[in-house]
Amino acid sequence: MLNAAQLAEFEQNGFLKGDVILSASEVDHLREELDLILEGKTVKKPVLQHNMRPEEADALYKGMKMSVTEKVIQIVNTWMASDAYMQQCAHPVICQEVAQLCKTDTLRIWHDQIQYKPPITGGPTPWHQDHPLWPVIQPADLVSAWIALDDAVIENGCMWMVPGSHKWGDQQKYMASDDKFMPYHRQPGFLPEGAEVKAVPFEIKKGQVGYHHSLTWHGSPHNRSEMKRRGFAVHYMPGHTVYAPTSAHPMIPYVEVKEGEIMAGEHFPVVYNVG
Ligand SMILES: O=C(O)CCC(=O)C(=O)O
Repeated sequence: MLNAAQLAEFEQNGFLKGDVILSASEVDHLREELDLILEGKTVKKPVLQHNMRPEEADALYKGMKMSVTEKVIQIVNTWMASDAYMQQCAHPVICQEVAQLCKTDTLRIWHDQIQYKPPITGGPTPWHQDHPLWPVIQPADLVSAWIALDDAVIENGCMWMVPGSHKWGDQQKYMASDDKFMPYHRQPGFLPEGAEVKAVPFEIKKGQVGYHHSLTWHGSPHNRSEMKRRGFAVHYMPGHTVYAPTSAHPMIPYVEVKEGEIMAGEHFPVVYNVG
């Protein structure tokens, strides 16, 4: 359970580090399940499994410049392929804390995702806000839990966050980054008064959870280290999230409700309910 200081920190920054909630053996189990999914060995399948960045880029490895095909392996709805990941989505501590952050008594899974950046070839995840990618659900007050399956540190491409940016509304089209992956605003005059785009690293230990608001600016750079960087994010909907069909999204084929109705259904399961 989060205390008042943690809730205030999230309110101010739009992100928060939680505790280490998984033991080494629990992380090992999730890693083994992930390997089975990556190898296509599970009976049930996720919604999507692909490389988000099949691009060539230069990398420095042991002092030598080499060309690599970048990879960020994204798996969407791991919970549909693996009971262990479903249990993880329903983790009682995480769900209770997300419910506190969302100020709700009910949580459903919007979707989950693995982002795996392999050693050396791991590519960047560009700066973004989550909700502008999900206009099909409203309002923009979701909270995500990001669980590290490896220590996520600067060297292997941990996420970076911009404090306070969750209060600036939809800024997605103004977001850009320099060659060091630091974000800036294309039209700074459109930012609220006093807003400053200053990114901070969000390092998360293996088994630890981090939370972020669905409007917080975030992204993660390359992994040019020899470490893997595997992260599991669960994007939770508070009880009042409704369907607003506006654009394409990989989860649309699974929607069973009508416009304006609560986004319920077997593919958006309730994982927390104290109402
Ligand atoms: O894993 C990452 O680096 C990015 C994940 C992300 O964008 C998210 O969880 O919203």
